[in-house]
This record gives sequence, C-alpha cells and structure tokens, in this order.
Amino acid sequence: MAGDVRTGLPDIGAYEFRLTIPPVADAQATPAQGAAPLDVHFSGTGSYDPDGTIVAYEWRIAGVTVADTAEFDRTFYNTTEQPVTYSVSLTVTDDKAATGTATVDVDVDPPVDGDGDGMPDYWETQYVSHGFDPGAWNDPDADTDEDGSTDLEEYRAGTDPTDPLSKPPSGPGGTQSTGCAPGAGGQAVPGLCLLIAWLALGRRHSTAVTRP
Ligand SMILES: [Ca+2]
Ligand SMILES: [Ca+2]
Ligand SMILES: [Ca+2]
Ligand SMILES: [Ca+2]
Repeated sequence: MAGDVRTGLPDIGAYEFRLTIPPVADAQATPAQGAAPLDVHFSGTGSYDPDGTIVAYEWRIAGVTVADTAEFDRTFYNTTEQPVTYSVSLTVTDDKAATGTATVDVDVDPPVDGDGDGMPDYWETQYVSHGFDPGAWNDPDADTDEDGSTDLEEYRAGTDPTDPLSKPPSGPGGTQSTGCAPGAGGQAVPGLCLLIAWLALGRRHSTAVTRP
C-alpha cells in the first residue's frame, strides 16, 4: 500500500487506478451494553471515503445482513442467565467499489427479574391480565394456558403463555434456553441464534480494509 502512494509525483494513465483509497468504516452502537430487552441504535454515519463517496452500507450479524442503511435500530433479547455478546459488522462501499469494514460489540445482560421467579419483569408485564405479576413470585412450573408447556418454558421459547396455539415446537420439557427467543411481540432475528457462543472476539471497534 505504502509503495503505491508517491505524493508529489505526477500520476498518469493506468497508474492512477492503483491510488484508489478504500473507505473507512465507523460502526457505533448506542447503548453498547445493558439488560435485555435492549434497544440499540446503530450508526455508520462516521464512515468516510478519503477520495470519493460512500455509496452503500451493509450491516451483518453472524453473517446475516440485517440492514442496508447508514443507521438502524434493533432490539436484543437474552433468555440465558449469562451476558451475551453480539458482534455487529458494518461494511461500507465507495464509488470505486472499494470496501471497508468495522465491527462493534453489543453486550446484552440477562433481563431484570425483580421477583426471582425466572420470568423477567418485561415479559410478565405483557400478561398481567392473565395473572402474571412482575412484582410477585409466580410459579414458573404453572401452565397458564394448559398447552402442556410451563410458563417458564414458554418464556424461554418466546411463545405466548396465554395462547395454547402458541407453544414450543418440541413440546413439554423439550425447550432449552437459546438466547435468541424474541418473546411475544418481539422481532425475530434470523441467524442470531448462532451468536450465543460468539464471545470476546477481540474485534471491538476494530477496522479491517479490503480492496476489490
Ligand atoms: Ca419475575
Ligand atoms: Ca412474577
Ligand atoms: Ca403453557
Ligand atoms: Ca402457549
């Protein structure tokens, strides 16, 4: 790279093509840490191209494209009892088809469960009309809608504990915590389930550059 740039010398002909400077990606997540469900705003507006303009943005989580705009919002869930780190990458493309990539990590802590019944406050709040109470212990082994899956299993599976037609696909006892269940009314994220072990890649805010 350094050998291509000879500032001060006149550049003519095909040699100029070798002077294309790749864009610099800047990925920001706000907030980058907090308890689930965590609403995060992503911004790539700090990205720039030294010798041109940025014409495309591509955000990926675990290799899955989730947005093609400079900014977007996403809600992260965590049904495990441990913090989960999501690594989100931004690739920007300039007007000469050169690209730059940056990565930002989002640390999602387990949700708040004030009464310690295993079912978090935000989730219980959705079903207070059915007896759930975020301020009082509810039996996690109860089966409110009598569909064969306990309320706790339904929380972990992201199914509705008040709708017998909404239940974990594997039936009673067959559902394990996945960390990717969005919860009722939430937004499913394709590919996000693959991220559970995606911890500590050491690429926080790191920048890599590729050339066409
Ligand atoms: Ca609770
Ligand atoms: Ca409760
Ligand atoms: Ca049930
Ligand atoms: Ca159900």
